[in-house]
Amino acid sequence: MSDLTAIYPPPAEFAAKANVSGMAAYQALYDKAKEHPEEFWGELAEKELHWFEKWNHVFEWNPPFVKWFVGGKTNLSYNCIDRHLNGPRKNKVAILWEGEPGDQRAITYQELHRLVSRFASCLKARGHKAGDRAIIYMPMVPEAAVAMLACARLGIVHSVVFGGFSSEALKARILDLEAQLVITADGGWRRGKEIRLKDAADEAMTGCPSVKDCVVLRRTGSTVPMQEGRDHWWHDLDATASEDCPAEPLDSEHPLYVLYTSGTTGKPKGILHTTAGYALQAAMTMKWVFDLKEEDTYWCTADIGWVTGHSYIVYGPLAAGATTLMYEGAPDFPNFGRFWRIIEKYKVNIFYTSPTAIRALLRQGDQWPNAHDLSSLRLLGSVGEPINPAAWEWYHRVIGKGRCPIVDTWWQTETGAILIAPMPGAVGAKPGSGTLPMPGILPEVVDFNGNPMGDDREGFLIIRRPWPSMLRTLWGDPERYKEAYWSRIPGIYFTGDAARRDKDGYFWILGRVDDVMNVSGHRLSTMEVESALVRHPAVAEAAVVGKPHEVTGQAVCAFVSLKKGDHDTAALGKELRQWVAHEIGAFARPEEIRFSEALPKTRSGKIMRRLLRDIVNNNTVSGDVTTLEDMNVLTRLAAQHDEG
Ligand code: 7RM
Repeated sequence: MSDLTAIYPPPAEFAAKANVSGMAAYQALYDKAKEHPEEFWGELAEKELHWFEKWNHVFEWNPPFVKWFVGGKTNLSYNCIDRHLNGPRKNKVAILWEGEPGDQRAITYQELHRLVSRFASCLKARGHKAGDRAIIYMPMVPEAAVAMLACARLGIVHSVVFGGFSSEALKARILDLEAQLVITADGGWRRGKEIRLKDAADEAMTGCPSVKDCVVLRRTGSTVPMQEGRDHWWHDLDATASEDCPAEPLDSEHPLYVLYTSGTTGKPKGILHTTAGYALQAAMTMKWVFDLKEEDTYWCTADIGWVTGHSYIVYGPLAAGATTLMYEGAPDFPNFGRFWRIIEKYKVNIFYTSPTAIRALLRQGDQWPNAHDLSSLRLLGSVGEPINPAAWEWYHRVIGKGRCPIVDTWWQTETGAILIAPMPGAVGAKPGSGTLPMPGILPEVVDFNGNPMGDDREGFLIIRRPWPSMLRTLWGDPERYKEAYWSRIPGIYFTGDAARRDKDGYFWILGRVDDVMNVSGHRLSTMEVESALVRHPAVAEAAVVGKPHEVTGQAVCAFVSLKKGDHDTAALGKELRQWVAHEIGAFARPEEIRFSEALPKTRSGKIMRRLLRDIVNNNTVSGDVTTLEDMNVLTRLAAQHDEG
């Protein structure tokens, strides 16, 4: 199949100027990292990062626990800011920002240093220190990055919670981290409406005794209640802040942040990333994958609440000394030209977005992008889910005008940085393939026993060796860490994705093999939605599966059986969709709810989601159903669909 797929080679003009030019250069890097990992990473760490104290060994691997740059002392905030101040980057724009209403800011590295130092000194003055935990629940404004960098400066472990998460989801994260500090805002703008963050934070903080301080940024100017003693306006603290707040020399393995992501149970996993290895790989992939040049204007459209925002809006770009653009609002506000207008206005050179966004904008027609000058673009990126050939082709032709390479970047919250993607001046693209691994990454496609599959055969995607930006554990749950990633094939990192590798060594990611859905590139577990549904008083049981969706990749489809009684199912359907939005966040709202008297189960009582998946995908059931307890349930579920 793969040999029928056209390769788009790196355009000669692009390759001539690329950071890594030509296949031989890629291969040399890859081989060196594979044969001599200590030398490879050690040299890069020395060259690319600032160290307060040098490390003793490059890495220590006690499966499944790894340490990188053992014994070293560094600081990511220092590497993202201070390091750039004694040279030509001092007055370079670090963060270029546009708010949804159209307000804009350009913050230089020097100014970022001032803002971060001031905010960090406020936190320090209030007693927050290395090892403490902070929750950041903010809109996409520069202060969100300032808050992250201020925490990193002091060694405060931060956890950014996506502003689209509900108060319930926020509360669960505050509790799990026993956070002392919550940093939020009155609200943010989305499609012209205010997302009231402080209200949600207030709801979340009741019953969270660990929270001592809540810092509130004024963004929308709306009225919010402030609790005496606990709540402080950012600008009030800032009024008397010191500008002298040196970065703490932190251990290479000092915990940097925890980011919650969906696993296969109802409880999200707190992915822990640490300092030095994460910093190095985030910065290197900026140069390798995005071919970052000093003069580039780089824009990643993710939200900082997701890992892409951490690694490729804040930490990677700033560590690499880039100008990173941040946009607060929705792609369709005030109209479908917003992204293209931003590219034109700021002369964006590198644009990184998701297949969902591409598909949504493609459907609106070429007149939107065609109304803008996109000639500044030189490289396009994609992340979050497989990109279908039609979307790839449109992105390439209509946005990139056939000139710009596309980097399809495969990685996960857990991997910290991009692991499979082309170096655009070296590796040709095949639409839909993440292409080849980054240096130091040894992915393979294997069967259930860990045996390599042949070319073009589907199997599980695993990674054979630890890499610098790998997660270190799950917050407070090392057992689940072992179980989730290192037990399927003992001692080998299991990604949870299915994949195949073609005869050119290109990787094709086929999607999740576990109970994790991918809705608009947002990870969501079936169990998380099920747990939310069964918390509703009318619901007896729920089973959730992902179904294919033209724009969002997958959509949430819920099968629900109700407790005894009279129910108005039409009204209840609406109510349950709203309920899930309240319990988790609007992005998790089921597209479809099907009511059923019972759900298909094994004899041991496990819901057979595979069968439900069959129903929503094909409206038929295939495969082995001998373990099914009540076959009639299935017939009814399928028939219900036929009746409409
Ligand atoms: C960065 C991010 C991770 C899951 C992963 C895959 C899917 C991500 C791609 C992709 C195909 C891609 N982190 N995924 N990127 N599938 N091609 N380029 O998305 O933790 O939120 O999700 O997303 O299934 O395991 S994540």
